[in-house]
Amino acid sequence: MDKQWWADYRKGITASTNSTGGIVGLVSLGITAASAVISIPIVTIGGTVFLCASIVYVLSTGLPEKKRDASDCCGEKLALSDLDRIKLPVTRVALMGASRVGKTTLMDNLNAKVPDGSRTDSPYAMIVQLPGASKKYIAILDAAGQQFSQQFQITDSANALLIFVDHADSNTESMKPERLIEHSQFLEQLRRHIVNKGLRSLRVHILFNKKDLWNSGPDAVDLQSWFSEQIKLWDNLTNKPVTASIFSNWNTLDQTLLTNTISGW
Ligand SMILES: Nc1nc2c(ncn2[C@@H]2O[C@H](COP(=O)(O)OP(=O)(O)O)[C@@H](O)[C@H]2O)c(=O)[nH]1
Ligand SMILES: [Mg+2]
Repeated sequence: MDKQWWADYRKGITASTNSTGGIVGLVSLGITAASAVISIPIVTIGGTVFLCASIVYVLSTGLPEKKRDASDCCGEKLALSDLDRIKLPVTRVALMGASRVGKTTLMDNLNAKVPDGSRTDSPYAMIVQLPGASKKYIAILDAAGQQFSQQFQITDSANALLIFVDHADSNTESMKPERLIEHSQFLEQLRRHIVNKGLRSLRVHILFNKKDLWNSGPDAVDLQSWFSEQIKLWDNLTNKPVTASIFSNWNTLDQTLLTNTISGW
């Protein structure tokens, strides 16, 4: 039994003492003490039994919940708080970005079995085993892209952010200027959040997704220079260098390179 187990146990006992078991214990301690003073044996015995029972209750209900191996929860949709009950800490990678930018598709490609066509409506985590050589387990955090509050919530639980941008929210080669504005406004809010919360140890990787559509289209040069400008805005925000790549969920080499990057986190 390691240090962490004892720390969790102490916490559990405190919580349990503060609830019913503790109160019953204190009452019975009072009865025992009072009856000892007034010397009525039946009350003394009753009080002592009560006291012992409540000590057993507190010690047993304070036991920490059994932790699970990461491999046992692969593919399950977990609440963010469930991640504290994984045996060995796993790197928590939050997928960030506007709706329909390709977050859930990436999750699918990383072995997480997300139900087909399902929209993401609340923050959740999924343990996945990275494909390729490393076979490392990580937790992926996903949330609704259209809700900043949800995106910030997963940022606060994460060790690393994988931020997605794209050129358009539909299946077109040319860029939609309003989509780029949407991304730049979101990224600005996210940077402010990181600064306000002092999240300096976050790793950040920015992906310009859907290159299969835009990289050979009419706006490729403009889009690349927009992306370079966006990346510069992240300089020195955290204490680790921000990395970036031009990416497609449909490109297996891109997938492999990204998996290698993540497995180094
Ligand atoms: N062409 C192309 N389409 C993609 C790519 N990644 C995702 N998509 C499509 O973009 C749409 C939105 O993807 P989804 O993963 O649900 O976005 P989310 O809302 O960010 O989770 C879906 O129709 C995907 O098939 C990509 O790299 N290239
Ligand atoms: Mg999604």
